[in-house]
Amino acid sequence: MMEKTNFIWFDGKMLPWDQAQVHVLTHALHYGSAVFEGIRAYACADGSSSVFRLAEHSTRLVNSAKILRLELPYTAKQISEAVVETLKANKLREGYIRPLSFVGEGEMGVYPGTNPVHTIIAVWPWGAYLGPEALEMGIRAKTSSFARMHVNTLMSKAKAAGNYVNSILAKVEAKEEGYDEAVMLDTNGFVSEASGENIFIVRDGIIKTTPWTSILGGITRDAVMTVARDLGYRVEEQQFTRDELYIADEAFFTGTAAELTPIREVDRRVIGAGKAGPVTKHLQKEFFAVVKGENPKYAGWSTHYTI
Ligand code: PPE
Repeated sequence: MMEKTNFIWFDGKMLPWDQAQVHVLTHALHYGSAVFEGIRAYACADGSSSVFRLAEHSTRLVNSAKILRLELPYTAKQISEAVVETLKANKLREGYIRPLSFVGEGEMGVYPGTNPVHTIIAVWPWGAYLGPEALEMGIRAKTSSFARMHVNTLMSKAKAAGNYVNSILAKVEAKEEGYDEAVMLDTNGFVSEASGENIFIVRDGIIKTTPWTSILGGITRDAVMTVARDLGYRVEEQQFTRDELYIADEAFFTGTAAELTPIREVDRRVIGAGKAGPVTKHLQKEFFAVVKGENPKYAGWSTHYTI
Protein backbone atom coordinates (compact mmCIF):
# COMPACT_ATOMS: atom_id res chain seq x y z
CA MET A 1 0.00 0.00 0.00
CA MET A 2 1.17 3.49 -0.76
CA GLU A 3 1.85 5.82 2.11
CA LYS A 4 -0.88 8.45 2.36
CA THR A 5 -0.19 12.13 2.89
CA ASN A 6 -2.67 14.71 4.20
CA PHE A 7 -3.81 16.79 1.24
CA ILE A 8 -4.47 16.53 -2.47
CA TRP A 9 -4.67 19.65 -4.61
CA PHE A 10 -7.94 19.41 -6.58
CA ASP A 11 -8.79 22.18 -9.07
CA GLY A 12 -7.06 24.76 -6.94
CA LYS A 13 -8.36 23.59 -3.55
CA MET A 14 -6.40 21.63 -0.97
CA LEU A 15 -8.66 18.68 -0.07
CA PRO A 16 -8.06 16.11 2.68
CA TRP A 17 -6.62 12.93 1.05
CA ASP A 18 -9.79 10.83 1.55
CA GLN A 19 -12.07 13.51 0.13
CA ALA A 20 -10.32 13.80 -3.23
CA GLN A 21 -12.85 11.65 -5.08
CA VAL A 22 -14.60 11.47 -8.46
CA HIS A 23 -17.78 9.89 -9.82
CA VAL A 24 -17.69 6.42 -11.42
CA LEU A 25 -18.91 7.94 -14.69
CA THR A 26 -15.79 10.07 -14.98
CA HIS A 27 -14.95 10.01 -18.71
CA ALA A 28 -11.24 9.28 -18.07
CA LEU A 29 -12.07 6.17 -16.05
CA HIS A 30 -13.85 4.71 -19.08
CA TYR A 31 -11.70 5.93 -21.94
CA GLY A 32 -8.29 6.85 -20.50
CA SER A 33 -8.77 10.52 -21.39
CA ALA A 34 -6.20 11.89 -18.97
CA VAL A 35 -2.63 13.16 -18.97
CA PHE A 36 -0.25 13.01 -16.07
CA GLU A 37 3.24 13.63 -14.76
CA GLY A 38 5.64 11.93 -12.40
CA ILE A 39 8.09 14.22 -10.63
CA ARG A 40 10.46 13.69 -7.70
CA ALA A 41 11.45 15.94 -4.83
CA TYR A 42 14.71 15.23 -3.03
CA ALA A 43 15.91 16.29 0.41
CA CYS A 44 19.08 18.37 0.16
CA ALA A 45 22.03 18.51 2.54
CA ASP A 46 21.30 22.13 3.49
CA GLY A 47 17.88 21.19 4.93
CA SER A 48 15.90 22.42 1.93
CA SER A 49 14.26 20.20 -0.67
CA SER A 50 14.59 20.28 -4.42
CA VAL A 51 12.02 19.38 -7.06
CA PHE A 52 13.92 18.04 -10.06
CA ARG A 53 13.21 19.78 -13.37
CA LEU A 54 9.78 20.98 -12.27
CA ALA A 55 9.38 23.46 -15.14
CA GLU A 56 10.09 20.75 -17.73
CA HIS A 57 7.54 18.39 -16.14
CA SER A 58 4.86 21.09 -15.99
CA THR A 59 5.54 22.00 -19.61
CA ARG A 60 5.25 18.35 -20.62
CA LEU A 61 1.85 18.16 -18.87
CA VAL A 62 0.64 21.19 -20.82
CA ASN A 63 2.00 19.68 -24.05
CA SER A 64 0.38 16.30 -23.32
CA ALA A 65 -2.95 18.10 -22.89
CA LYS A 66 -2.39 19.93 -26.17
CA ILE A 67 -1.73 16.65 -28.02
CA LEU A 68 -4.95 15.15 -26.59
CA ARG A 69 -6.94 18.38 -27.18
CA LEU A 70 -7.74 18.65 -23.47
CA GLU A 71 -8.55 22.19 -22.38
CA LEU A 72 -6.19 22.75 -19.48
CA PRO A 73 -7.03 25.99 -17.67
CA TYR A 74 -3.53 26.30 -16.18
CA THR A 75 -0.19 27.44 -17.48
CA ALA A 76 2.94 25.40 -16.80
CA LYS A 77 3.98 28.07 -14.29
CA GLN A 78 0.69 27.70 -12.39
CA ILE A 79 1.11 23.90 -12.30
CA SER A 80 4.64 24.34 -10.92
CA GLU A 81 3.39 26.71 -8.21
CA ALA A 82 0.60 24.28 -7.25
CA VAL A 83 3.14 21.43 -6.99
CA VAL A 84 5.26 23.36 -4.50
CA GLU A 85 2.13 24.39 -2.60
CA THR A 86 1.06 20.73 -2.33
CA LEU A 87 4.49 19.60 -1.13
CA LYS A 88 4.51 22.31 1.52
CA ALA A 89 0.93 21.60 2.64
CA ASN A 90 1.92 17.97 3.18
CA LYS A 91 5.25 18.87 4.79
CA LEU A 92 6.86 16.37 2.44
CA ARG A 93 10.63 16.81 2.24
CA GLU A 94 11.20 14.01 -0.24
CA GLY A 95 8.87 11.99 -2.45
CA TYR A 96 6.95 11.56 -5.66
CA ILE A 97 4.57 14.07 -7.21
CA ARG A 98 1.68 13.08 -9.46
CA PRO A 99 -0.21 15.81 -11.32
CA LEU A 100 -3.12 14.43 -13.37
CA SER A 101 -5.55 16.24 -15.65
CA PHE A 102 -8.59 14.22 -16.65
CA VAL A 103 -11.91 14.52 -18.45
CA GLY A 104 -14.68 14.46 -15.88
CA GLU A 105 -18.33 13.45 -15.94
CA GLY A 106 -21.03 14.87 -18.20
CA GLU A 107 -21.59 13.17 -21.52
CA MET A 108 -20.80 9.48 -21.96
CA GLY A 109 -19.40 8.18 -25.24
CA VAL A 110 -15.94 8.48 -26.68
CA TYR A 111 -16.34 12.13 -27.69
CA PRO A 112 -15.41 14.13 -24.58
CA GLY A 113 -17.62 17.02 -25.69
CA THR A 114 -17.79 19.78 -23.12
CA ASN A 115 -17.09 17.58 -20.10
CA PRO A 116 -15.01 19.48 -17.55
CA VAL A 117 -11.27 18.85 -17.33
CA HIS A 118 -10.14 18.47 -13.71
CA THR A 119 -6.61 18.62 -12.36
CA ILE A 120 -5.26 17.02 -9.21
CA ILE A 121 -1.81 16.96 -7.66
CA ALA A 122 -0.97 14.22 -5.17
CA VAL A 123 2.35 13.69 -3.39
CA TRP A 124 3.60 10.75 -1.37
CA PRO A 125 6.83 9.13 -0.18
CA TRP A 126 8.13 6.66 -2.79
CA GLY A 127 11.36 4.70 -2.53
CA ALA A 128 13.21 2.79 -5.26
CA TYR A 129 10.68 1.98 -8.03
CA LEU A 130 12.16 -1.37 -9.03
CA GLY A 131 12.95 -2.52 -5.50
CA PRO A 132 15.53 -1.48 -2.91
CA GLU A 133 18.34 -3.59 -4.42
CA ALA A 134 17.73 -2.56 -8.03
CA LEU A 135 19.81 0.62 -7.99
CA GLU A 136 22.80 -1.31 -6.69
CA MET A 137 22.48 -4.79 -8.24
CA GLY A 138 20.59 -4.04 -11.45
CA ILE A 139 17.44 -5.71 -12.67
CA ARG A 140 16.42 -8.56 -14.99
CA ALA A 141 14.41 -7.60 -18.07
CA LYS A 142 12.54 -9.48 -20.76
CA THR A 143 11.77 -8.40 -24.32
CA SER A 144 8.02 -8.01 -24.34
CA SER A 145 5.72 -9.87 -26.70
CA PHE A 146 3.81 -6.56 -26.87
CA ALA A 147 5.19 -3.90 -29.21
CA ARG A 148 5.29 -0.24 -28.21
CA MET A 149 2.60 1.72 -30.01
CA HIS A 150 3.19 2.70 -33.62
CA VAL A 151 3.85 6.45 -33.78
CA ASN A 152 0.43 6.97 -35.35
CA THR A 153 -1.49 4.65 -33.01
CA LEU A 154 -1.17 6.55 -29.76
CA MET A 155 0.85 9.66 -29.20
CA SER A 156 3.89 8.54 -27.22
CA LYS A 157 5.07 12.11 -26.62
CA ALA A 158 1.92 12.67 -24.59
CA LYS A 159 2.11 11.16 -21.14
CA ALA A 160 -1.48 10.03 -21.55
CA ALA A 161 -3.22 7.60 -19.20
CA GLY A 162 -4.58 5.52 -22.08
CA ASN A 163 -1.07 4.84 -23.38
CA TYR A 164 -0.35 2.93 -20.20
CA VAL A 165 -2.56 -0.03 -21.09
CA ASN A 166 0.29 -0.99 -23.42
CA SER A 167 2.71 -0.61 -20.50
CA ILE A 168 0.51 -2.64 -18.17
CA LEU A 169 0.30 -5.53 -20.66
CA ALA A 170 4.08 -5.62 -20.94
CA LYS A 171 4.78 -5.16 -17.24
CA VAL A 172 2.34 -7.84 -16.10
CA GLU A 173 3.73 -10.31 -18.64
CA ALA A 174 7.31 -9.62 -17.53
CA LYS A 175 6.52 -9.88 -13.81
CA GLU A 176 4.51 -13.08 -14.25
CA GLU A 177 7.42 -14.63 -16.07
CA GLY A 178 9.73 -13.76 -13.19
CA TYR A 179 11.40 -10.63 -14.60
CA ASP A 180 11.49 -7.16 -13.12
CA GLU A 181 10.75 -5.10 -16.21
CA ALA A 182 9.79 -5.35 -19.90
CA VAL A 183 11.91 -4.03 -22.77
CA MET A 184 9.54 -3.10 -25.56
CA LEU A 185 10.37 -3.04 -29.26
CA ASP A 186 8.80 -0.54 -31.66
CA THR A 187 6.66 -1.66 -34.60
CA ASN A 188 9.80 -1.79 -36.78
CA GLY A 189 11.44 -4.19 -34.35
CA PHE A 190 13.95 -1.76 -32.81
CA VAL A 191 14.33 -1.29 -29.07
CA SER A 192 11.93 1.43 -27.92
CA GLU A 193 11.65 1.82 -24.15
CA ALA A 194 10.39 -0.02 -21.07
CA SER A 195 6.94 0.07 -19.49
CA GLY A 196 7.86 3.17 -17.51
CA GLU A 197 11.47 3.97 -18.36
CA ASN A 198 13.75 4.95 -21.23
CA ILE A 199 16.66 2.69 -22.06
CA PHE A 200 20.40 3.26 -22.62
CA ILE A 201 23.22 0.97 -23.65
CA VAL A 202 26.99 1.44 -23.42
CA ARG A 203 29.29 -0.30 -25.90
CA ASP A 204 32.97 0.41 -26.53
CA GLY A 205 32.64 3.53 -24.40
CA ILE A 206 29.80 5.00 -26.49
CA ILE A 207 26.45 5.66 -24.83
CA LYS A 208 23.41 5.06 -26.99
CA THR A 209 19.71 5.69 -26.43
CA THR A 210 16.60 5.41 -28.59
CA PRO A 211 15.80 8.51 -30.69
CA TRP A 212 12.69 10.52 -29.81
CA THR A 213 10.35 8.46 -31.97
CA SER A 214 8.10 5.85 -30.36
CA ILE A 215 9.16 6.83 -26.84
CA LEU A 216 8.14 9.26 -24.16
CA GLY A 217 10.66 12.10 -24.15
CA GLY A 218 12.00 11.30 -20.72
CA ILE A 219 13.19 14.24 -18.67
CA THR A 220 15.59 11.91 -16.87
CA ARG A 221 16.79 10.67 -20.29
CA ASP A 222 17.52 14.25 -21.27
CA ALA A 223 19.27 14.97 -17.95
CA VAL A 224 21.44 11.84 -18.23
CA MET A 225 22.40 12.65 -21.84
CA THR A 226 23.35 16.20 -20.83
CA VAL A 227 25.35 15.14 -17.78
CA ALA A 228 27.09 12.34 -19.73
CA ARG A 229 28.10 14.72 -22.54
CA ASP A 230 29.34 17.26 -20.00
CA LEU A 231 31.47 14.48 -18.47
CA GLY A 232 33.02 13.91 -21.89
CA TYR A 233 31.15 10.78 -22.98
CA ARG A 234 30.00 10.35 -26.56
CA VAL A 235 26.20 10.03 -26.50
CA GLU A 236 24.20 8.99 -29.54
CA GLU A 237 20.46 8.97 -30.10
CA GLN A 238 20.26 6.07 -32.50
CA GLN A 239 18.07 3.06 -33.15
CA PHE A 240 19.43 -0.27 -31.93
CA THR A 241 18.23 -3.84 -31.98
CA ARG A 242 17.62 -6.32 -29.19
CA ASP A 243 20.78 -8.24 -30.09
CA GLU A 244 22.82 -5.05 -29.80
CA LEU A 245 21.34 -4.78 -26.31
CA TYR A 246 22.37 -8.40 -25.59
CA ILE A 247 26.01 -7.66 -26.43
CA ALA A 248 26.18 -4.24 -24.76
CA ASP A 249 28.89 -3.77 -22.15
CA GLU A 250 26.35 -2.04 -19.93
CA ALA A 251 22.67 -1.13 -20.02
CA PHE A 252 20.42 0.94 -17.82
CA PHE A 253 16.94 2.41 -17.52
CA THR A 254 16.12 6.03 -16.73
CA GLY A 255 12.92 7.51 -15.38
CA THR A 256 11.65 9.73 -12.61
CA ALA A 257 10.39 6.75 -10.63
CA ALA A 258 13.18 4.32 -11.64
CA GLU A 259 15.89 7.04 -11.49
CA LEU A 260 18.98 5.38 -13.04
CA THR A 261 18.60 1.62 -12.70
CA PRO A 262 21.22 -0.79 -14.10
CA ILE A 263 20.04 -3.75 -16.23
CA ARG A 264 21.98 -6.89 -15.42
CA GLU A 265 20.20 -9.40 -17.64
CA VAL A 266 17.97 -9.36 -20.74
CA ASP A 267 16.20 -12.50 -22.02
CA ARG A 268 18.59 -14.65 -19.93
CA ARG A 269 21.66 -13.04 -21.51
CA VAL A 270 23.91 -11.51 -18.88
CA ILE A 271 24.76 -7.90 -19.77
CA GLY A 272 28.47 -7.17 -19.38
CA ALA A 273 29.67 -8.31 -15.99
CA GLY A 274 26.11 -8.89 -14.73
CA LYS A 275 26.16 -5.89 -12.43
CA ALA A 276 26.28 -2.11 -12.72
CA GLY A 277 29.22 -1.31 -15.02
CA PRO A 278 31.71 1.56 -14.56
CA VAL A 279 29.93 4.05 -16.86
CA THR A 280 26.55 3.28 -15.29
CA LYS A 281 28.01 3.73 -11.81
CA HIS A 282 29.70 6.98 -12.79
CA LEU A 283 26.49 8.39 -14.27
CA GLN A 284 24.43 7.15 -11.32
CA LYS A 285 26.73 8.92 -8.86
CA GLU A 286 26.58 12.18 -10.85
CA PHE A 287 22.83 11.84 -11.34
CA PHE A 288 22.09 11.52 -7.63
CA ALA A 289 24.33 14.50 -6.84
CA VAL A 290 22.51 16.56 -9.49
CA VAL A 291 18.96 15.67 -8.35
CA LYS A 292 19.88 16.45 -4.74
CA GLY A 293 21.05 19.90 -5.82
CA GLU A 294 24.70 19.16 -5.02
CA ASN A 295 26.13 20.15 -8.40
CA PRO A 296 26.01 23.95 -8.94
CA LYS A 297 26.43 23.46 -12.69
CA TYR A 298 22.84 22.23 -12.86
CA ALA A 299 21.34 24.60 -10.27
CA GLY A 300 18.78 25.63 -12.90
CA TRP A 301 17.21 22.17 -12.69
CA SER A 302 16.37 22.52 -9.00
CA THR A 303 13.30 24.23 -7.57
CA HIS A 304 14.06 24.59 -3.87
CA TYR A 305 11.48 24.79 -1.11
CA THR A 306 11.70 24.59 2.63
CA ILE A 307 9.22 22.97 4.99
N1 PPE B 1 8.92 6.12 -20.73
C1 PPE B 1 7.73 5.84 -20.14
C2 PPE B 1 6.76 4.98 -20.84
C3 PPE B 1 7.46 6.38 -18.87
O1 PPE B 1 6.29 6.11 -18.30
C4 PPE B 1 8.44 7.15 -18.22
C5 PPE B 1 8.17 7.71 -16.86
C6 PPE B 1 9.66 7.41 -18.89
C7 PPE B 1 9.85 6.87 -20.15
C8 PPE B 1 10.71 8.30 -18.29
O2 PPE B 1 10.31 9.64 -18.28
P1 PPE B 1 10.85 10.68 -17.20
O3 PPE B 1 10.21 10.34 -15.90
O4 PPE B 1 10.44 12.00 -17.71
O5 PPE B 1 12.32 10.51 -17.15
N2 PPE B 1 7.34 6.92 -16.04
C9 PPE B 1 6.69 7.52 -14.90
C10 PPE B 1 5.58 6.65 -14.35
C11 PPE B 1 5.93 5.40 -13.67
C12 PPE B 1 4.72 4.76 -13.02
O6 PPE B 1 4.74 3.54 -12.78
O7 PPE B 1 3.75 5.48 -12.72
C13 PPE B 1 7.71 7.95 -13.86
O8 PPE B 1 8.84 7.48 -13.85
O9 PPE B 1 7.35 8.81 -13.05
